[in-house]
Amino acid sequence: MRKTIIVSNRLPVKITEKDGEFSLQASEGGLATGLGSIYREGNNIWIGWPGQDIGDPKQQEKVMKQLKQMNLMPVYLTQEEINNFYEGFSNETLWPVFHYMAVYAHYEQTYWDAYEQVNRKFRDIILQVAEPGDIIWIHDYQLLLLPGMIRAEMPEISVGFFQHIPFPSYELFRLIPWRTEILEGMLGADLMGFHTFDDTRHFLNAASRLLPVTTTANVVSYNDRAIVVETFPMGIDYNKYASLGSDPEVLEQLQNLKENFQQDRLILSIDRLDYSKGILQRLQAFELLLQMHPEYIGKVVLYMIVVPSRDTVPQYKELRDEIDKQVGNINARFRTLSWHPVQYFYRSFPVEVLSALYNYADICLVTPMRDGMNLVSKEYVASRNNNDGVLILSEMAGASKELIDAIIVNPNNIGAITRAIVDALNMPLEEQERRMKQMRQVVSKFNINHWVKLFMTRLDEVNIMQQNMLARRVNQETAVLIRQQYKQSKRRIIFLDYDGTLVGFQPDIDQAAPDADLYHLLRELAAVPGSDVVMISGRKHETLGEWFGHLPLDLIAEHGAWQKTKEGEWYQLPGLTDKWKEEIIMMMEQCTDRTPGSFIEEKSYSLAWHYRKVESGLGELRANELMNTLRYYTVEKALQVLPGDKVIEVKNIEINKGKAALSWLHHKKYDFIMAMGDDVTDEDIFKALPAKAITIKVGSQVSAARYYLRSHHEVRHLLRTLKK
Ligand code: GDG
Repeated sequence: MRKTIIVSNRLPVKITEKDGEFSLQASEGGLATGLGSIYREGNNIWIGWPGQDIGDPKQQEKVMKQLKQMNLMPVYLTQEEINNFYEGFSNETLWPVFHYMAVYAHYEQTYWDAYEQVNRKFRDIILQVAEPGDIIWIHDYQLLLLPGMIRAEMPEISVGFFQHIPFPSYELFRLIPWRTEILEGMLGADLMGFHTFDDTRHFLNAASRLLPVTTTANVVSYNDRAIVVETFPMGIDYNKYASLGSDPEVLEQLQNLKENFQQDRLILSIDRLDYSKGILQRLQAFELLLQMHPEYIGKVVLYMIVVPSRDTVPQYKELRDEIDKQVGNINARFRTLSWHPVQYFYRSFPVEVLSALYNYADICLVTPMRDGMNLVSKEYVASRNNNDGVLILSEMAGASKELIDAIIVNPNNIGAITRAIVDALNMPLEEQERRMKQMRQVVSKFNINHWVKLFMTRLDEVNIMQQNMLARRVNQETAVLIRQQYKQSKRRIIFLDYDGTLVGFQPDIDQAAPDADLYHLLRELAAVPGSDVVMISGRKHETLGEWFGHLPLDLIAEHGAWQKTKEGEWYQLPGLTDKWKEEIIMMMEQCTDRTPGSFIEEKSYSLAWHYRKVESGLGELRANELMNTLRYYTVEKALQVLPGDKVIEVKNIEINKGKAALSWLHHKKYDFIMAMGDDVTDEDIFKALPAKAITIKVGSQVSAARYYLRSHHEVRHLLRTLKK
């Protein structure tokens, strides 16, 4: 039976050691809860590091057995691997760069080597259990190479990947020496998920700048596979937090808090120890509050929990010392005999204590410098069953894209955080309720189960889409069928586009001249008795004439404005005008003057603005601008605007490759019709030809054509083998 394999760096389990004996407890994290509905079922499995070095092989085996009962499978890491792979590359290279703190990043070859090695270790364990048809869902930045490694071994298997931390802008990502390897690894997945639209956009941008991929909207075509990249904002177990409020243990904790703090207003702050969480800035904002608003002295308490994390890494240790110092300073400066401004705890608490705090606190202050999502903010919202309380949330947290009714702040603006605290302390109850209700609706609907369901459903859809595409790819079987039809037919016609179909693209349009191999191929094809080969291109008729006039080919130039049979002379489509060119050329010139590398190509009845040599990004931006201007202008004229591969072309609407191709079919009766093209203009041919025609799109799979091929190399190969 088809199974699902979840893979993450850490297993959702806590192992504790007492007198050399190890005991296991399932951990309560949001992800563990959400995926619980999956990995506990049937023969599904979760693979990861148990978080504990168990040296004794006997104990290892014992633990392994217990894990197996929980559907968990361990990947044991050595201390050296933990140092270089986990603390090293994951937390000292990827973490800082992905959180926009590139100055903290270390680029060490030994870290990278260990990262590759441990990703391979995960791969090998997965390969022990994975079978064709299974689904593998890989999580987070420690395993970026794993999707590619699995793909190399099991090309057909379904792989999903979700990144829990931000994906940075290309300008940051490009700093990493192993950036292409990382992207290639990630692109082994079929579906890739990020928390926010910005992360998704950043990934697509990095992939299209660093790798030979084509991207359309959110689909990346790479190595003949379509990979879908989408935004899936992760949710929490809403019901758990909403119902914890009536748990007896939570009620007891709540009573303690009431007795301890009485009239004090409580500001809650909960994070893992991390420089990305903005803990120091938060303390500064609180200090500023007491300084600027002495009326709050003795009345407001900052309850700050920092959960120990990575404190063997130097930056984290320094951060911890700095927090100690700042908390000490604030308390020394403002405390009274009966009141401590900052209640600081460097440890973790049971979830019941957190729940009591979420229930009790008037304000939850969440101000990370960068955060993939931030679950604490959502947990606070879910806990507020009375719909009161105020959330102050950093605009740099992924959660701020959903919780728009929070007070949103820039975490670098200390004054703004202080003002937000004052606003929150004075917010009327009705406004608190209005905001909280809205946020609770969002957190309740987009909960963790919803997130898991969305991702898994989408992964299934992507796999079906890929299978459909694969079925359309010309493979050995279809090639045999095409060859059979070709052989059995008496009168054949083959329409061939030129650029992108028979030759690759070149920076200069004149460089893409035909080579000896292509001449030979075309000559052979045209020499087969009963065959017409028609070159159908957007190129100028002069160029086509110069390149192919001496061959026994029919030629259709400028999308159909000029036509020539092999025996005849060039003739023009009647009734065409070129009066419109004057105005359009002015618009294109304006664009060319502002865009280094772009140029205009003038043909008899069309104008093309080329931007292949323009800086990546700028070209697309200008092309969009030009498209908008042209669309507006051409709407009432008999003109058509065609966006092509790094080119925008304007032509008379009467000219159309589809119409031109059809006119060829009127002359003779053909029993074999084939057309190949790579461009939007070729879609007109695919649509115009009769259904029995063999239509083949080159380069991308989205098309009206029946089949597709990857490149002009494959086109030539298919043509070459037609006669065999
Ligand atoms: C990464 C991304 C993204 C905290 N203290 C205690 C405790 N916690 C729990 C919270 C919350 C979780 O830890 C922290 O989650 P965050 O989302 O806030 O932050 P990261 O750990 O950095 O998580 C982040 C997340 O992945 C999910 O994709 O949102 O952006 O950085 O659930 O409740 N739990 C207990 N005791 C504590 O003292 N039991």
